[in-house]
Parts: sequence; structure tokens; C-alpha cells
Amino acid sequence: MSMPDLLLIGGATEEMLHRLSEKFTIHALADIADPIAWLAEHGDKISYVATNGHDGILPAYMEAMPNLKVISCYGVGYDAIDTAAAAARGIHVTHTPNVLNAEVASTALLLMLACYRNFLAEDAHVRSGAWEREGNAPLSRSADNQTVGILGMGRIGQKIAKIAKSLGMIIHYHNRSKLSEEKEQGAVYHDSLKSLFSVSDVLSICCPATKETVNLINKETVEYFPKGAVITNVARGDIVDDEALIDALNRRKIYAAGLDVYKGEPNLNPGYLKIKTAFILPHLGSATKDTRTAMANLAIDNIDEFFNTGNCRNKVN
Ligand code: 8YV
Repeated sequence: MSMPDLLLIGGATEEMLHRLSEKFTIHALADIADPIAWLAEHGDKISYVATNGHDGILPAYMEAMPNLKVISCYGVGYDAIDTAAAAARGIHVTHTPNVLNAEVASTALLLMLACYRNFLAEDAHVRSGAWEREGNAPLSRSADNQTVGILGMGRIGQKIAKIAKSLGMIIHYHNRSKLSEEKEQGAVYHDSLKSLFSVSDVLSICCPATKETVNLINKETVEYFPKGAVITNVARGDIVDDEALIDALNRRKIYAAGLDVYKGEPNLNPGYLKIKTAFILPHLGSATKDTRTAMANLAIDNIDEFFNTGNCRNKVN
């Protein structure tokens, strides 16, 4: 019996390819010179797409696969996929929640602590020989007793809250709606951005990128923060208006920024590179071997579940 056809968009690990190849005939988009022409000829036989949060899927590709049943996203964020257009075509979109909560949360904490304790400058102090020549590096700031504002208290936000609380930080949050007391774990709810930002010594952005959250950090909202606040982002670059944040960093309204994600990444706004208190990572929130393996397995389990039952618990549309 011939195996169903799957289009692979973006990269995949050896293990992923191995698992997928046991059940599917894989067509890797990366090996296809002219995807639109190829899809015009072969699109009707593709029933599954495996992609990731960065590459998503172009609407034109979706259109060219009339028998597509599932788009499985290797990642929790699926903003690069038009889920409404998929639903209108009867296509199920799935993602990989939960398995990356701890990894992304520890990245968020790493960014916060790096900003407070000036780790980047301190590492440079040792490497440049300044420690020997000039003595100790300047004193940094304590994260103890600082108020963390969590923007988006979902699965990852709640994990960040838990770790930050264990470090002696005070947790406030803004979400579309207030959480149950059990989920809040003592965190203070704010029903507006202005109210949350005005008490946040450090903001942790961990909400999805949607039409409503694009450029939430902008010229106006950056002024809501106390002077010298820290902003961190492990969610999506689209949530931040880079010019506004860079300007606020340059005039020390915002003391430091810890960023893992950027608009247009990997081509981030070069303004960040010049700022000594911008701690910048290359979108590695979930990028450990263990977590990426768990994500890859879940992305394939999602396809399998649909294949076997016609439904999937990690469906988002
Ligand atoms: C991945 C992510 O880098 O899960 C997400 O939403 O941003 C990351 O874990 C991304 O999905 C690309 O694979």
C-alpha cells in the first residue's frame, strides 16, 4: 500500500525524518526548486504538512494542496500559519504546547537575571583583561524583591511566575482574563497594560503574537514603566516596536532589555547591537536537544493521532 504524502517545510532532525519516513512519503520543500510549479503538479496528493513556527506556510501553498488535512507545527507559536484560512479549507492546524514550558521559562529567567546582574559586561570584563588591570567590575542590580510583570499568563507565563517567585520576585500579570486562584498562585492581576507596566520593574513578554498584540511595546506604552525598568521578550519580536524600545534604552528610560526574538529575525534591528545593556540571544528559548526532541515527537504524534482517530488534542483551529 502506498504511504500518504507529506510536505516538509523547513528543517527536520534525523530522528524526525526517520519517524516520518516510516509512515509517509516525504517531500522536502527545501529540495524543490520551484515550489509553486511543483505544487501545481503534485499538490493534490499531499495530505499532511510538517512545518515550524518560523516558516509556517504560505497561503499560496495551502491553496495549491486541495486535499490537505493537517498542518503540524513544530513549535508552540503558530502565528506564521493562517489558522482561519486553514479552518475554512477544513485543514487542522496542530502545535506542540507544554513540552517546552520549562525551557522557555528558564530562558526568560536567564534574560532577566543577565540584565539585572550585567552578565554580558562582566564576562567581557574578564575576557578583556580589565579585571586584572582595573579591578572588579562595577556593581550590578539585585533582582531580589523586584516586581515582575508577566504579559501573557498562559502555560509559559505561569512557569516563569513560579520560578521568579522562588527567586524572591513579586509577580503581577496581565492577561485577556483573570486566572483562577489556583493558577494565579498569588500573582496580582491587572486588567490593563498601563496598570501592569506602571508597577513592573521587569516585564516578561510571553504572550502569542496576534493582531491585538503587535507592537504592544511602543512609544506610548514604554512611558508607562518606572524609570530604569527592564524589558524581556521570549515570545515574538512582532510584539515590540523596535524603534521605540531602542530609543527608550538609549535614553535610559528602560535600563536593559533581554531579547530572544525579533521582528524580521534573524535580521534584527541593528540598533540593538550598539546597546551595551541589550542582552540578545538568537531565538533559542526552546533550543536544547531534549526539548527539541520532545517537540519533534509531539509534532509527529499530532499527525499520528489525526491519522488514527481523525482528530487531535493539540489542534488550534
Ligand atoms: C521554535 C518557538 O524556535 O515554539 C515556538 O513557538 O518559537 C520555538 O520553540 C520555533 O517553533 C521554530 O521551530
